[in-house]
Amino acid sequence: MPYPVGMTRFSKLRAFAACAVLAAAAGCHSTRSADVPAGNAPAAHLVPLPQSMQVEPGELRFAGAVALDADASAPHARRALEDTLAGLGIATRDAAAMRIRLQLGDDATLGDEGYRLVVTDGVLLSARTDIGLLHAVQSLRQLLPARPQAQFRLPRVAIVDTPAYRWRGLSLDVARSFLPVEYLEKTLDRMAFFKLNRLHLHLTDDQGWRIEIKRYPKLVEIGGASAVEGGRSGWYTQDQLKHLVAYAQARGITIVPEVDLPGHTQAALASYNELACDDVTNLAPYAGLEVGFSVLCLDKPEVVYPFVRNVLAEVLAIFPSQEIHVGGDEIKHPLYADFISRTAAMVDDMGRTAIFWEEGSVGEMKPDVLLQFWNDGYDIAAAVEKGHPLVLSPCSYFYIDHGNYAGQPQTYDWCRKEGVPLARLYSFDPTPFKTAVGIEAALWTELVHSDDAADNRLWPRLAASAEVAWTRTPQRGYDGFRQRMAALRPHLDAMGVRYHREPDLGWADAEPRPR
Ligand code: TNX
Repeated sequence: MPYPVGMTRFSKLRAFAACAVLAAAAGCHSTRSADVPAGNAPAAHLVPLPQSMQVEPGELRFAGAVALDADASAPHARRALEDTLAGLGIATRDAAAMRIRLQLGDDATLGDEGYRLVVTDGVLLSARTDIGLLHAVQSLRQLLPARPQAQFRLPRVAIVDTPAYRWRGLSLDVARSFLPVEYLEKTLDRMAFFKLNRLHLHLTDDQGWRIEIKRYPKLVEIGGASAVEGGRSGWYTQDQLKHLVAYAQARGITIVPEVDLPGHTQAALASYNELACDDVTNLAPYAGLEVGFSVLCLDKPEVVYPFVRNVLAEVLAIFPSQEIHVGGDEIKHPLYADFISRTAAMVDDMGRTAIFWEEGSVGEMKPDVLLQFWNDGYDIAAAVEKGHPLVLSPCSYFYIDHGNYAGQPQTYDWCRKEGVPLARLYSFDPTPFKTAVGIEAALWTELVHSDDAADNRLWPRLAASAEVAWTRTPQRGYDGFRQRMAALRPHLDAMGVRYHREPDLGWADAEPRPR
């Protein structure tokens, strides 16, 4: 067990309270979710559960072709809809009787991401933004079958939907074990399907440096060549990362880069030895599982801060994200707080906003700096008091390097010995965190060394975390989620997801489904 982190009494109490609230709310949602529409019409199974949905009797049938009528200012939504239709073998033809309209309007109640979806004799998707329309298209995708059909049937629904939180994320550790660009593309597609909108890439750690920095080529030549024992090495060129940024943007997702400083830096120290203090003798690449042993030499500010500034300048030129993650976890050093303060100010000077892991709360910084809460028992109250926005990743709910079930091979259990099963993750209630901007599940890869293993840890748990972040807590419940999520299995199969065969969803059959 690499981390001596225990659940405190405080966190246990809070977890209990969250479950009690949910138990009281359970069942209240299922009529609203309209899992069982009138007559024989197809069911409307949506994850995340929309804010409101009315189901009328009857259904809309069509075959073969639809007419598309799309606002020119919504290119991403249009492309997503065209891809969906093409994947189902549906042609677009102006003369077709069935019409799908993508309409931009100015309904302020929808905010930046909200949308309406109405199925009558045609389909009307409306929103204030291209991103809102993208979400509408994803809902339509979920209402449609996963594979081509001779005839398509849609339930007659009227949906009005907005997210509870603006930050609905996944943190992926590509540093311990590398994940190829193609896998990240697939993951972005699947995230978009569940209306997730932040992919946080943990690009550097002790075991590897994965982002090309042109001014310091050895970071990837040396730091990109190592990996955790049994894992994959590798690195991304700046062009590949720019491609990923655009790919994500087209799906309504912002990629948030993380360069983890000043600890978790053995790969950087092995590449440029002068970043370490002069008495440090261990400068070799690292493939183990320990944390908290490496640090930039904070006693050499004339070496460290130009390095940090130059690296960040290249990172910012690749990633347009307003928030830039600078790590700051698991390090004890007398100059740690000073490092956080200086780095937060540096990022601010560069026109962006820093985000640190929770320990960064000791720095002196503007209240707009974000903190990522990860130890359930960490005392975050003072930071909340100062107004720091929180991204919630409490490990006993959202560390999905922990098992889908207790004792799952190749998973950690340092934060919760029972693992983080689907129901546990779903039971999280974010509402007590007054400055929360959202939720991020985190997949660390010390023990996750292949695409299939990553899929197994991510799905279906990431869909549950999408619902926790999108749907207001009193409105949702685990039983309804199970029904709706179970029904989306064909969509996951069609996307080729190698998900965990979750018994709570009735997926525990012996054979994997075909891709
Ligand atoms: C804690 S969360 C870490 C990571 C590990 C993870 C393993 C955080 C800021 N640090 O370095 O990979 O636990 O579960």
